[in-house]
Amino acid sequence: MTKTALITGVAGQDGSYLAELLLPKGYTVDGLVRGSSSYNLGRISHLNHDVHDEDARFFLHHGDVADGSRLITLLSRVAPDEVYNLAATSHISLSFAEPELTGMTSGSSATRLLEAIRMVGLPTRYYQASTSAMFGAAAAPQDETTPLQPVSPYGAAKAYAYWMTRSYREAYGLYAVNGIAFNHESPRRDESFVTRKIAMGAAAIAAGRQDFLYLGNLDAERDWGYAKEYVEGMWAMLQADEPDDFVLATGTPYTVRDFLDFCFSAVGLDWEKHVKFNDRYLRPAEVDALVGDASKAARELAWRAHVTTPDLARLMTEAEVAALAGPV
Ligand code: G4F
Repeated sequence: MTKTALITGVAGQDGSYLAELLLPKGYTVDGLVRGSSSYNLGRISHLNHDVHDEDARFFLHHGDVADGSRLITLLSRVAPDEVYNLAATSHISLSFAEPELTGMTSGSSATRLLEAIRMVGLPTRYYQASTSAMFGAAAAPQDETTPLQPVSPYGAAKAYAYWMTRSYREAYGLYAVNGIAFNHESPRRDESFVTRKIAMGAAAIAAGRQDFLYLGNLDAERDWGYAKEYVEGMWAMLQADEPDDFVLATGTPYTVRDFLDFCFSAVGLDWEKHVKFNDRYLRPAEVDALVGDASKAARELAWRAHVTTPDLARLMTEAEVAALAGPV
């Protein structure tokens, strides 16, 4: 039987990979994109969303996760079997500048969607894009049992969404799950995140287009995996017999400094000659180490991250080198 999935944030990194995963499985995919006079659909423009094509199974809808009535209308119309709530203000620095907006988009959007599912009375399965940023100051490694100690408006908003997801599961018996994804990256990552910024910088410096890259804290430890693999974990969570929460991570920590080394080595450069510190990239509060233990996902969902951080850094840098070289 054909399933229908609704993806909020479909035009983002994870949304685009998820749509690519679901369409070949036979799903009809409905994606929510923020209404704007100029759409940023670059990551999904290769997927057929031509409304005039009778065979199209990918549909875009304008709307915002801050707009509850819009979500109710859309859910009633689409009647999705699965909802993936990926929309968020996901940049942590930005969340310090826009804490209230972050609460609305990354926090209470979950409540709006869960309440809409409950009100419309659909047997929809719900995926909440929870994040390792919720662990904040908690000691690494972190797993599903680690207490949440967020230190940013984004982490706090996501912690609220996490608890609302659990609350709707427990109070109303909804099939609602949290995927607690650690940092996951790709050539589709927004340019302001450190991995893409470094990959782009290394490629541009190697091509002689710039001399230096300006960064903040190089000591932070992260567990960076490949986003394309993480959406497989998201999907697997909604196919399980019982709803539950799972960490998705590689389990291996690296510092920002290590990531610099991987990217600059890929283009034959010494990063120490090209990277300068700038305090504008420091945050009011920093998370020192996020390292996930994804053994529950391996055991119960047969999900594992296969692409290591060094491989990911190389893959991202090569994509930037190719982009600078232009079409062949
Ligand atoms: O790439 P980042 O901005 O990722 P961060 O803060 O870990 O957040 C990402 O992962 C979270 C999961 O743990 C998600 F919830 C969140 O949505 C997002 O996807 O920064 C990584 C590290 C930080 O310690 C930061 O201080 O890199 C450090 N850093 C150093 N210089 C920098 C820079 N980060 C950015 N973005 N830009 C810099 O110039």
